[in-house]
Amino acid sequence: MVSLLEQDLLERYEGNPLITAADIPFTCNTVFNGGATKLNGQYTILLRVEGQHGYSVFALARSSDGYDFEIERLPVMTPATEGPMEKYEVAGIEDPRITVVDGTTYIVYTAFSGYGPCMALATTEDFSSFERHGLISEPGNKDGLLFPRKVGGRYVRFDRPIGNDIGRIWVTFSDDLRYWGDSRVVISPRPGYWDSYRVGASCVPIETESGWLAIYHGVKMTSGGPIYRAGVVLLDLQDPSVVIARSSVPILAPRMEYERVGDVCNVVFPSAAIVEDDGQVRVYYGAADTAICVATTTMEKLLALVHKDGEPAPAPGSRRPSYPVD
Ligand code: BMA
Repeated sequence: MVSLLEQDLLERYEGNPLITAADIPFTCNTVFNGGATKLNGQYTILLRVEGQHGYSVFALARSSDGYDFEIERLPVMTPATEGPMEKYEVAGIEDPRITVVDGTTYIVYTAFSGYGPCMALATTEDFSSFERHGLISEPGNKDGLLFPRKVGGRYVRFDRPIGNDIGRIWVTFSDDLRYWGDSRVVISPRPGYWDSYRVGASCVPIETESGWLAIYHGVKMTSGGPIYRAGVVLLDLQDPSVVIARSSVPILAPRMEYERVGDVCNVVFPSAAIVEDDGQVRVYYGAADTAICVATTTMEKLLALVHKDGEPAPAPGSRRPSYPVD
């Protein structure tokens, strides 16, 4: 017999949820989808906190063990109230992902406004002040994050434009982090699978000898609404648009009450994967758009799963349009 929680490769921390609105020192509605990083032995999560007014800001949580977090008294980044970003952030800033490239800490986040979601870039030296570098996409694109090193001399990002109503993961390249292009599709929803409706990048890819290992989120649409789960894909080191293997099963699915019930039910939304020296991987994720949680596994297990599965063929009989296919 496989117990309910053993269905998932990721093992949930028994102290989940790590952070809820009750832990935030200022008035808010909810906290979720925080970008995390480990720098000089300290775990930092840039939290997405949705205020009572309904839009999101970023707050800061720090910890020496990755489980017990201290949260700063006030938000560290709020929507711009002046300058070129003002009109693109009026509906909030969301879902930050942190990547350190060549010693600089970058944050790719979603800038929300009536124009729709756009990807924006900021840098920080201390997580208390942030320099905005502006929009790096037009509307209809989110789930952006930078790869941790240049590939073929260029910066690389994942993004998730929606075309023909279908959200797919793409890679896009840049010489200077400002002008982006040479975009290529990476993975699409798979008809008949747990990720049949939409996919988006979740965690900064991890470089391994066999390729870039990337944890992504996949959505299945049901009569009860969407279900967000996490999966894993392995991409070619030299050309990250080339899929070497993709797990056919999710590595985490909503099962616990804190993942099943919240502002948006049935959501696990990974936003950072931290690899420890011993090969343990800690995946920080938003649960039901209402809490921050963590679950762990090892690089060995992730690689074994993705290699075992390979790239499965899409199942027949889907009602999703099969055009355009890749
Ligand atoms: C996505 C994003 C996430 C959110 C998820 C589930 O589209 O907006 O921020 O966690 O939906 O609601």
